[in-house]
Amino acid sequence: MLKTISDFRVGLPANALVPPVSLAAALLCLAANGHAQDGAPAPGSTFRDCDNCPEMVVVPAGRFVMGAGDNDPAGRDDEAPAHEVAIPSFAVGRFEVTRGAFAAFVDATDWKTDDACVTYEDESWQAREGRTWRDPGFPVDDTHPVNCVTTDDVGGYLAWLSEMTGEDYRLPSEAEWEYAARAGSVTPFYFGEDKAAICDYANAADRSAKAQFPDWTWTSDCDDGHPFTAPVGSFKPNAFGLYDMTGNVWEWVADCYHDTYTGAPADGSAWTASPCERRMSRGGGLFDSPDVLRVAFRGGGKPASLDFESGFRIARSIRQDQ
Ligand SMILES: [Ca+2]
Ligand SMILES: [Ca+2]
Repeated sequence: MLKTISDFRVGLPANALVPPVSLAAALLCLAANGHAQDGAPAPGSTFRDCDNCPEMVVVPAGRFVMGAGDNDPAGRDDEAPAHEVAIPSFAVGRFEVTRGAFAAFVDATDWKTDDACVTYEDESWQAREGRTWRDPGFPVDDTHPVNCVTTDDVGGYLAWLSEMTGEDYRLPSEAEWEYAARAGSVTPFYFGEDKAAICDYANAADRSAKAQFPDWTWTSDCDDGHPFTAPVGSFKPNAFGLYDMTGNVWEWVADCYHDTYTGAPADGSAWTASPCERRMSRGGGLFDSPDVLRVAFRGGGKPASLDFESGFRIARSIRQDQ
């Protein structure tokens, strides 16, 4: 549901997209032991850095066109110009960070989160006391994505995970996120152009949400079975084996907002700003329409903002000696 950055979203189609390196092509370069020939983890392989750490997927290095191209007529100004970006191989969470994973961090560190969260209840978005990631106002368990988290909360979790594992966990850059989400696709959705397929791949505003909120006019005409968040991995993955890259919770990334991609980095690094008045988040969420679920769509909000659509997915760089 549009709420925090409606002023981000006015736009026009941009340049045509060109195909990136395919995962299949990258996989041809692999050695048999799960490592590429240079010793780095093989694209497509998975790992955990500790027994209870999030499962990570190694995505291949490649080049892709970021942003909305001619084949995405719903593209917005801030999704243009479409531009080529080179992405080194990196690892990204197979799933959104779960409530259970976040709880382990909070319990281990006594981390204090806000005791209020912006929730949608009684037909309005408001910050409500007592609503938190533990109780966002609808039924959740530890298999659901954590929500109601700020970028500070995310930073605390990443620092804890990095210290515990000795690895450099971080948020993906916005370019890394879109590369991972597209997984070689150049269509408006990473699963193609067919809006009817949304409910196969994503938990978003659907008939089950419409049943809860009959006045909503933007719901998809299909039923994903989840009016609120769904357990992570409940839907089909993308071509890189990543789940919920569209829908369920919005995912914070490392970049700050710029109103176009003119001047954006071409090396996959995060495009930051000081001050960072708005942080980007990507992927659309449980209450969003098909237009917002397009893979090029950009969302975000103040770094300290938190609502029950806001979650995250982690990334980590790959060392060549691993
Ligand atoms: Ca839904
Ligand atoms: Ca998501």
